[in-house]
Amino acid sequence: MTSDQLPARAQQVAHALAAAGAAGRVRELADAARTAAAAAAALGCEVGAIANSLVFLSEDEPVLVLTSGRHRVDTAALAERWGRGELRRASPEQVREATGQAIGGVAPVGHPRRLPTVVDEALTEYPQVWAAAGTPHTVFPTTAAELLTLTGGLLLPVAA
Ligand code: 5CA
Repeated sequence: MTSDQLPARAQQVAHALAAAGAAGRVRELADAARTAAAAAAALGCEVGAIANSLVFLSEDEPVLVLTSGRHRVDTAALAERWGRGELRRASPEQVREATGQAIGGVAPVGHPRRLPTVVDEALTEYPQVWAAAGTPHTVFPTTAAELLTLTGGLLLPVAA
């Protein structure tokens, strides 16, 4: 599908990917995949190869943690590794404000402003990873290395 057939939020992501020279194209799923498990089932990949785009607040600033779907973020350990204050989960409203996207479809890119970003080291174990593209029905293929380039992020372990 061409990007002008995508929902507006996914088009923004497709444009951000194209502008950055990313190789993967946004793909529309038949059914909504609001969680890593649902996305992995729809794509036929390992749940660990799904990059969840999780928004936290750190010292009142929104930050993004691109996390392998196989584990949870250890917020205390990550804050220490990242050299930041406490990380608190953003509310749905705060996620929308920071990204322009709704929970269940938050993408690594396509936001009104670039967010300080960490890419989960675990994602380097997968030759291809998938991330949401702005809506629960859209995803795109990428890699940990490409996510680092796209976001200007930092590669760190995020789990315990
Ligand atoms: N489309 C899928 C996979 S590509 C997706 O977006 N997964 S996700 O993990 O990035 O988005 C769902 C995440 O939103 C959940 O893992 C959870 O961390 C977060 N979330 C769900 N409900 C809330 C809530 N009420 N407040 C804050 N975050 C939430």
